Amino acid sequence: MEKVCILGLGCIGLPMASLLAVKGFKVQGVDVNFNIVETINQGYSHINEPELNDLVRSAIKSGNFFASINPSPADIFIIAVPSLITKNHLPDITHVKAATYATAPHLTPGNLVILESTIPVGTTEKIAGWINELRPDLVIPSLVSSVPQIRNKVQIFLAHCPERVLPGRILQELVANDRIIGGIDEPSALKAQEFYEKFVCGGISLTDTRTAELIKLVENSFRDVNIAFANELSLICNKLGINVWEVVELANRHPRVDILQPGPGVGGHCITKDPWYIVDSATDESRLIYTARLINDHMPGYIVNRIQEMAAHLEQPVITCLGLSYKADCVELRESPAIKIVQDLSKSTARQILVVEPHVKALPDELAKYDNIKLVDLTTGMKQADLVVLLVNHHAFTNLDTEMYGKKAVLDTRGIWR
Ligand code: SAJ
Repeated sequence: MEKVCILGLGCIGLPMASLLAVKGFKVQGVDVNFNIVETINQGYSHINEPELNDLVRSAIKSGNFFASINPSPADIFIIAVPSLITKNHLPDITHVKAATYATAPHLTPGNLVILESTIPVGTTEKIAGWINELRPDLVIPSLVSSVPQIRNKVQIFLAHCPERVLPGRILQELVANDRIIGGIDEPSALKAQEFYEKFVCGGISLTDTRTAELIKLVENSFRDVNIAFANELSLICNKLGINVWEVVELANRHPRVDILQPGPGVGGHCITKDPWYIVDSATDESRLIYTARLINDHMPGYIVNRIQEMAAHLEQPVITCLGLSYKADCVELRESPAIKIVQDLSKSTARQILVVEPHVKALPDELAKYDNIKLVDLTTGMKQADLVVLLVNHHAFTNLDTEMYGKKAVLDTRGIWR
């Protein structure tokens, strides 16, 4: 079986490494964080994802998987490190560059390098350039296609195969989802296809790297734009005194209408970032994508205003906020609109704010620094609340007995208690 080296053991790299190892590949996982490497080598997942802990344990037990700080030679290198944006919404691919630099010394002729990270259009070509600078002894196809005398000496294959898995369903979607492979040339795309066919059941489509890069960004922008539409409807409905949830539900009975759910804003590491990569590459042309980002980013502030308006009608109300994660039934707090809302609320009032989040044992650092925010259990939070703000549609809240909130002032940002 081939040896695979995966750089980045986060929510894409670790599930993939574990899956490949139980399928018989020899897998080396690489991460710059020593604690993560240690945890994995002891057979545990540092990522909270259904069934992942068991899979990591099986992978380590099989003897096919180990984690380390530095890569070593392999047949296939997969880069699955995070890509970022700056405070000004500009792309930051520092980690992708660092992973390429870490990989380059270990490359040997015939190796396949796959980029799974979501990145701005043109990044795979940049990787080809970096490898070429670092390893002039190796030839990358795209760089030589116009030079006939070295065309036959192709030595490294390079492809972009963007990850598409949904947090909460990563292990199923890793296998079941269709995949897009963008090859730096056709042999690279075909070689990557041969690899993915060994563990993916979904269809595989081949294209060039720039198209594959844009497709991934388009998928997340499509979702962002559609959520922005739903959020804009909630603003319109609030102004007109109409129930937005009823509007969405009944409009969706039209055979060609499928509106998403309004909420307190869009969170997570992906949808909040990827549309900005398109805006950066084609600023004048991406007005809708840009506006959708603004609408979704405006939602937490809008919700804070609505909480304040409601609180103004109550005498010294105890406010309880339900949920901190970026979406239902997950522990991920990164870029969560709920955190921004609780933070802004606490800055605007001296009163204590109670927070209920069944998936965490302590407040995250962003909130722990405020004296007036307290993490409590659901029963305490509901008992003490005068105003209940539902921020995340966790299962535990969806099933709550109406008795617990029926007589209180309620702001349900997810429409689950209608
Ligand atoms: N949200 C709403 N209303 C909705 C749906 C979602 O407000 O109707 C909010 C959620 O509460 C959350 C945010 O949007 O805050 C994003 O959640 P999500 O479930 O839409 O998406 P992610 O960020 O968990 O995962 C997305 C997925 N992309 C698409 O569905 C197009 C996933 O397939 C990608 O692999 C992932 O981004 C990624 O890694 O890029």
